[in-house]
Amino acid sequence: YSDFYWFWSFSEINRYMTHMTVQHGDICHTETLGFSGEGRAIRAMKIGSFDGTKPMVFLEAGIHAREWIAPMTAVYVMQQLIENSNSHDLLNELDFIIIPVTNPDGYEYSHASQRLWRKTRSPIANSTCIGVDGNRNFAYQWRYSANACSDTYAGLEPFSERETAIVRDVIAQYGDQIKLYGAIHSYGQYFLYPWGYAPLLIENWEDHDVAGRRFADAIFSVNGTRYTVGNGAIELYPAFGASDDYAAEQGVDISTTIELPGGGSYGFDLPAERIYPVVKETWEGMKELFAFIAENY
Ligand code: 0X9
Ligand code: ZN
Repeated sequence: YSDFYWFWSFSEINRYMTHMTVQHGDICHTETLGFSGEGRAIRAMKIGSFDGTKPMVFLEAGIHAREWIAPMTAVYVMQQLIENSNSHDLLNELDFIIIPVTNPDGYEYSHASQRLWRKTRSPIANSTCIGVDGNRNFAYQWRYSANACSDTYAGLEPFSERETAIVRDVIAQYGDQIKLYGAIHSYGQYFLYPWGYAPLLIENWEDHDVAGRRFADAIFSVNGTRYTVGNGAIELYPAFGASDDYAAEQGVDISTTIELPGGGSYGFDLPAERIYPVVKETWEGMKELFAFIAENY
């Protein structure tokens, strides 16, 4: 599919979202949720009826700038939900909020200047270093970190970053309606669930595990890609102040971090010809995940 032969720029993603709402205004609309540290609009695609009666799915991608396959996956999920009439049955059962590029300043910087940039681009008081790791900047089990130059710098306080405050506000606005939160990252082929700050299982970990296995099995049957399903701190590493734990603590029923496949020289820079196979297989997993939510919540 020719659209998925290259990594889209931030403006290409925005143009696509606008185009979708013009073409399919009956089932989707975009909303500017707020602005990044450098003033870029952070937009969400909302797909479904939003009549307040349906379980809601909240997908967030691109909080880490260099993980370019994540926004592409979010765009592909949008496209399938909106333009593929086979998935329109899902829209009778669920509402979707998708933020494809949560950290546009970092995303642009990773395109223009430094391919492996991870953090936001906000200046840090009393430091010459720039940027906060968005996925260490959430309020649950947040920890002070001394080194502003580190790639996992947590910021001066939780939600110091406009980008993470926007994610917080979506969760607060829809509250109990959000049944699935999915943070889309790369890389490593993991479906991770809470708690991620320590090797402790969330009380409904078995539901997370069933959901994760459905996701992983569906992906495996496309091309044999294997995912590891399990607790984030055990299967990958513990991380304080991450979005998955925050969403779970706020009462979202199923909260996951999905680590997509890697490639290239550094893992984050998979070659463009891998985009389509990855987004396509991931969509098969996503459909199972959405079905799990529709069936159980
Ligand atoms: O370290 C992260 O933020 C995530 N991995 S990444 O390579 N994309 O940076 C993993 C976060 C998993 N969640 C928790 N451990 N809470
Ligand atoms: Zn990441």
